[in-house]
Amino acid sequence: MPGSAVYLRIHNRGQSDLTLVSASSSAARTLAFHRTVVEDDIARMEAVDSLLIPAGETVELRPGGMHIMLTGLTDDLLPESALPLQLECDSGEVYALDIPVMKMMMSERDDAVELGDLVFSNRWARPALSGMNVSAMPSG
Ligand SMILES: [Cu+2]
Repeated sequence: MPGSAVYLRIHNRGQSDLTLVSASSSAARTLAFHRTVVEDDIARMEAVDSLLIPAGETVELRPGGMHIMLTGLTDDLLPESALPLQLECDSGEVYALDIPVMKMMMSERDDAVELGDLVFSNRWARPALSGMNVSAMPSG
C-alpha cells in the first residue's frame, strides 16, 4: 500500500489542553493518527481517534511511535519538496503547515512555527510515490 508518514513535535504553550481531531492534505486521500504498539516483539500500527496535547507539554511524533499516516497519495512526495498539512483542533481551530519531505530526520532543526497556542517543530515526511504498489513502508 503506497503511503507515507508525517512526524513532528508539538508543544502546547497555552493554559488549556488541546486535542487534534483530524488531519488532512491535498497530497493524500486518507490521513489518520497512528500509534505503534509492540506485542510479542512484533510492532504494528493502530489508528487512534485523536491526539491530546496537554497544556504546557510536548508531544513527539516519531518513527516507531505516534505518527500521522498518509494513504491514497495523490501526489508524489519527493525529497526536497513539501507537503501541505492541516490539523484540526476540537476547538475548531485549523493549523496549516508545510511538511518537508526527507529520507531521514537531520537531527534537531530550527524550524519552529508558532500557531496560536501550539508550536510545531522538527517536522518531516517520508518520501513516497503516488503510483507505486510497493513503497518504502513506514516502519511506524
Ligand atoms: Cu501508521
